[in-house]
Amino acid sequence: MNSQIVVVANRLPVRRVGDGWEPSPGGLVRALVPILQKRDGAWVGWAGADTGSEALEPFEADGIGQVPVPLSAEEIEHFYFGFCNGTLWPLYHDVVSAPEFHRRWWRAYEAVNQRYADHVLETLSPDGIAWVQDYQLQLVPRMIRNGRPDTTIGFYLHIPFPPIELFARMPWRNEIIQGLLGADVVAFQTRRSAENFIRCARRYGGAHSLGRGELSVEGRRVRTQRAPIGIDVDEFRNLARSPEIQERARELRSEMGNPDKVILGVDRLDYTKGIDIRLRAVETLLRWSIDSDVRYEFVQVAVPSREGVPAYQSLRENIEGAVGRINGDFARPGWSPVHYLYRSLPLEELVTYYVAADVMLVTPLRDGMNLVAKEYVACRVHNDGVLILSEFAGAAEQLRSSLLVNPHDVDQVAATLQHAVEMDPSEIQRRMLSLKRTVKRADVYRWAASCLDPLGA
Ligand code: ADQ
Repeated sequence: MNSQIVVVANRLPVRRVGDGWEPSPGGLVRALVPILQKRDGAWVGWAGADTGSEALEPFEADGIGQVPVPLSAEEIEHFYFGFCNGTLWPLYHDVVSAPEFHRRWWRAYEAVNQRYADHVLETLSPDGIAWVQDYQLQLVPRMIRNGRPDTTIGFYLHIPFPPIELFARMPWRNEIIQGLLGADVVAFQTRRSAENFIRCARRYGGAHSLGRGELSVEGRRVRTQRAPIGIDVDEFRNLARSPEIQERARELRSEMGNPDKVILGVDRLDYTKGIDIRLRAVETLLRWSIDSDVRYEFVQVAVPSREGVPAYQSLRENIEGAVGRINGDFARPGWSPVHYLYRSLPLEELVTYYVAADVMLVTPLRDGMNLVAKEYVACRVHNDGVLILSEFAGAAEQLRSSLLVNPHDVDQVAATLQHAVEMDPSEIQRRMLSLKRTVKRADVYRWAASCLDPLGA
């Protein structure tokens, strides 16, 4: 292949269905694929476990070149579950769980990153642009630059970049910073992440600050950028508006016994999302209202995630134990206050839950952005509904009209919930209109353009 623009990410944007391929869901893929289609673009990534050990040749699907990177079972163990999800994920999320540092995981990370970079070099035209995605591939920018020094390279980090005090623990901190500094533009969800990176680049990468987010390293300029990711607003809004989904949302509430207020949480089941502490806040609210007639229903939708990792298995047990305990303590005939779903939902059903909920509770302990908060806002077609949002989500930098909380403070979250369910409708509307403007202005298409324009794409 001889592509002008190559996106490289952990996964390909298509997944195996029967003998064919279909586009993976999500706004990121929908925003980028049309750009790649127009520009003769390609995508380099792992094809997923469903393809087994077959060595796949590059192929075309969804109108773009797909370049599969093979991973062995041992690499999935050491690179993906090990270094990516056992080391980087907890370290970059404020060490809310302890990161493990193993040299064999690091060696797998280096080897796999080199393989992705080699596939990019084979795919990209000499004057092409490579755009590298996320924490799994932080060494790839440098590796591409080593292979072809004149390439234009961008990097985007979807998760937070940690403060230097935490990043300093990383045994391979110099290598990671060198890897990222191979790019021309390194972009982050938030200003804070960009600032954290600049400090680390100066300390561990020998970079000098030129001001306004620019660094000088080895005689090259590296630009840092804040580019908060968004969603495909129209897609969510159009679904939420449809009479079928509005009707289905009414039915859902009636199936729950027509509670006075529906409170919703939607997350991948991950220890960074604060689901366990959130349940304690819900329990506190129920305790405070034990003598009132108001009936709350708290719905928690949890998507199975990284089920092979022990920390995720014990998290699931804790959450399910807490759900059972709360329902045991507070249920009455015909009413259980917590409704818990452990599965991935089709988009229409997810939107139905967003439409049915009076209050959305988004309380991660740390989150790069959090798209769920933005999806809820986009689905509130009647300008009602209250968003409670953790101040530790990247989205908090933008969604200032939400009710911001410290997710570690159970009483504060419970008091904010109480405030939300009692809020005056005019204040609800004023806040929601402001949130909708913000979410609409910074949708996923704007995000893609803001990242690709500086690369000259
Ligand atoms: P995630 O940690 O996965 O993403 P988030 O941004 O909330 O977190 O995105 C989750 C996505 O999964 C949403 O689009 C949501 O609709 C979907 N989803 C959640 N529950 C679902 C369910 N039950 N069924 C089906 N779909 C469900 C990482 C970073 C984030 C960052 C994104 C994008 O951790 O901080 O916002 O990448 O950059």
